[in-house]
Amino acid sequence: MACPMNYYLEQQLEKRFKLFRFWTVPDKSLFLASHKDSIQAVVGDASSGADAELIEALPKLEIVASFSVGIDKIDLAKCKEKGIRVTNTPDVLTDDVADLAIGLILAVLRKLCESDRYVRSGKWKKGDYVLTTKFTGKKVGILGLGRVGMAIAKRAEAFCCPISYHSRTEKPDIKYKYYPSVVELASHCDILVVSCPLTKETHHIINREIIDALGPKGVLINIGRGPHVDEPELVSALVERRLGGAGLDVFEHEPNVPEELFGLDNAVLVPHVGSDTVETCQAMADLVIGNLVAHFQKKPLLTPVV
Ligand code: 8YV
Repeated sequence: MACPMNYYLEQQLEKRFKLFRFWTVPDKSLFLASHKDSIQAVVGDASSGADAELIEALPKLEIVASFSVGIDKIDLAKCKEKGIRVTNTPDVLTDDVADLAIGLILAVLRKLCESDRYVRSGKWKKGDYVLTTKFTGKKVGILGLGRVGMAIAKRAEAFCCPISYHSRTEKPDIKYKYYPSVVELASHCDILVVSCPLTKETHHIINREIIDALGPKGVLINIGRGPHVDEPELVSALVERRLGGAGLDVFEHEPNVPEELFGLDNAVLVPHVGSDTVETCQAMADLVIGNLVAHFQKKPLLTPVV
């Protein structure tokens, strides 16, 4: 196990395999050198996977099973080259991540966190509270109309929001309006939700131009990956109110979050919890175990990527 993820997963792994908790190992190089002939599987997640260096250090590695749908922390090319299988946890987390995206939209527009602080601090007794912004009917733009993007669109439709999207190619049989570029999408929506995979092409896909296109009333929601966004640009746009607001589940250098954001009432910050419900984490863990068991029993993998 590359890093701590989930206690249930850890227990289940321990029951079936000889488990090493890599993050607890004081001397990583020494550990890798002494276990290079025995380690056959790596379990990673969104924060720590298997890079080229780790893969090269484990010549007996057969499979990398990720406790995440995103596989940007795994060197897929290296895995392909070496015939190492890769699995992830799609579908089981789609609802939770989409729910959180809607939660963040509501939290930003209706100032839920600030209102909560207002009540707790006793300010309610002392004065009026500012008005917030309506969500129903706002134009929602989705960057990346995959499983999660579709689930967000479906939910936003229930709020009577016109939906549009951008992805690498226009999807057939989709009723939502397609924009061939991110900047066009951003200029035609009130709320832009980032829900695409992190690749070389989507790194910093949200830059100054996109933020300016969203404008002072626009809201950015990121439930994808931190590096999708040029974070210093986002921070200065929020500080200078060139962007209306942001709801962020992910950050460029997790768990470090720019401190300039802490005092802002137009940003809602949560610690990468998109799929963190008891139900979904258990389903993800079961999928990780299911893939590993299938692999070592020489059965078809449940959710193969490579
Ligand atoms: C997971 C995620 O919670 O699935 C992903 O790609 O980013 C999250 O849903 C994460 O992998 C756990 O670290």
